[in-house]
Amino acid sequence: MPEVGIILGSESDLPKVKECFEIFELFNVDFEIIISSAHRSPEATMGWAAAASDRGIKVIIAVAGGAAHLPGVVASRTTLPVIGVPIETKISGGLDSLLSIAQMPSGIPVAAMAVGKAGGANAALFAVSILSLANPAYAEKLVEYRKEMADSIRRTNERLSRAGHKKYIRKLEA
Ligand code: RP5
Repeated sequence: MPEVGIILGSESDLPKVKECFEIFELFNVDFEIIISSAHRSPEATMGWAAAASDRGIKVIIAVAGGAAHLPGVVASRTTLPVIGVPIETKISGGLDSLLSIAQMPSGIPVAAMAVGKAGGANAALFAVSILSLANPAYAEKLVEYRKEMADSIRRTNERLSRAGHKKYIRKLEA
């Protein structure tokens, strides 16, 4: 049964958050995905959000760009934690989306992730953190994941020190 519900304001958002799906696959977390807009299909959006908890969903990720009110609208229909992912836009690089999500007025909170690739990935990692409160196996996997990141930096430093910075930069630029 899916533990995470992912709602996207548009089909065009789907490829922008592929890192989110990859992290869930890495952590073996079941998720459901729906495309539904706060303004183009408001009834479907609100119905999905209202019934999410009854389907066993524990965390919601809401992805939107521009006037990104989707996470807030979803949060108004559920008490589940809602994580908002702002999508990059042509007009301001996604600052509009970020502020729409981060600047929720007091009463209905939404967690705001970063714009860009990091936003999708961190939304999934944040959801895993929330799920780990009830499932210690996820906490163990998060520790492993972080250890691998630190190991990867250590390996980079070893290569850098072997090659010297000039050669290393030339290789990076090639
Ligand atoms: C928002 O409008 C969506 O989340 C998307 O980021 C943005 C543009 O949607 P499309 O015009 O590409 O469908 O609702």
